[in-house]
Amino acid sequence: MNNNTEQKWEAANAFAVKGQVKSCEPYGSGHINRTYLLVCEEHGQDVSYILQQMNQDVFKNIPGLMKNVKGVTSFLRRQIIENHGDPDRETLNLVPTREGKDYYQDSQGDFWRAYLFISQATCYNLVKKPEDFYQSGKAFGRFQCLLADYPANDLTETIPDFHNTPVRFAAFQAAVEQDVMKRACQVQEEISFIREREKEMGLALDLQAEGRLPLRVSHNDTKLNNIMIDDATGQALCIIDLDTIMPGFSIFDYGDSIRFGANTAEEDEKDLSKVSLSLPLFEVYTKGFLEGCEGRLTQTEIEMLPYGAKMMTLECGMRFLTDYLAGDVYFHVSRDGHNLDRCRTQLALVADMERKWTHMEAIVKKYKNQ
Ligand code: ADP
Ligand code: GN1
Ligand code: MG
Repeated sequence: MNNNTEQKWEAANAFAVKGQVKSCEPYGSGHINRTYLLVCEEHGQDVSYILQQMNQDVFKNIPGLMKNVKGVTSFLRRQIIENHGDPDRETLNLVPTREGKDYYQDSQGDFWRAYLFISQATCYNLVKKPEDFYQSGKAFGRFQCLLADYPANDLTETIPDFHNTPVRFAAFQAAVEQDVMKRACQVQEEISFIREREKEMGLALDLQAEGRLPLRVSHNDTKLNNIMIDDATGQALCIIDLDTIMPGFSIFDYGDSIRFGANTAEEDEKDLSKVSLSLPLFEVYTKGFLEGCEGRLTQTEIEMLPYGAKMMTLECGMRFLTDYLAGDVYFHVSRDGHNLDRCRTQLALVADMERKWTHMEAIVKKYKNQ
């Protein structure tokens, strides 16, 4: 993905923003797109936007992806207006280009989009208050509910087999085999840890094949920094990062939130003694998510929630290791060994979940009938 200053300014000036473009600086801590805070000035007042260069290496069908984003945000906007909410803050809003399009392709062939900036709200990398995590559980549960009425057939599958763990495992095995960076010898312990758990990886797909686990329109990337918490009220305000909305499993939306938010350490913490599954955070999120789902999950989905958490953590650890072995070509990194550090936190968290398994199951059981 190229990215030079000229290209950035070309994109910044392509959108129908208010006033004059003033600054455009890198923003946020996403691993995939290149995100900028675009500040414009109109009548002496600053107006901010998010400008994003979409990652074409990761998303092969940008027109299809943008059709999803437009469709889902318009659908959510209608529901928010019906519920007397604030449609400019409770969902993402695309800013059109000066030609009235939803995205812009620059002179080098890269794709850009702009959103209204949601101010006075924060994306966290670590849970600050358990109440925030409860709120985000409720919001992601409600999001599943809202999307239940979205026409799944209109959605483009933006990354095929995104949470197909056996397919991810095959890619991991190939990366170990190819070992292009000659790094496999340093990570034998991690490789064995993943291989020892291969048998568990196909369970969700097996249940789906037996008709016991439904495919639902899901978000698929529900980590805490993909939800904005209102600074004033502490309420979950807006779910962002809609690039991977496509049919998936509810247990994986739940699980990815646990993977990131119920970890007592950050995803890239180097000191593994800080990594653990917080059972109190696991509990508040479970309560919030099940409340937000309003009884729509099946008994099997509910029973499989702990498995969803473990599998999303294992899969993510495996993806980080695959990328480390391949030479850091997928996730953005900002230091040597960044993907390996991320892999290690995920595997340490899986090990802790295994130790706490009976507690996790007991907590889910406690909230089962909500
Ligand atoms: P990535 O796919 O790379 O993770 P995201 O779409 O999640 O990209 O955006 C990266 C970060 O930018 C988010 O974590 C958030 O901090 C910020 N962000 C994205 N959209 C908005 C918005 N509309 N308003 C304010 N901040 C935003
Ligand atoms: C990526 O885009 P971002 O940073 O929200 C990744 C997720 C991983 C996550 C790990 C499209 O999410 O699948 O779980 O990093 N998104 C994509 O932090 O691959
Ligand atoms: Mg993100």
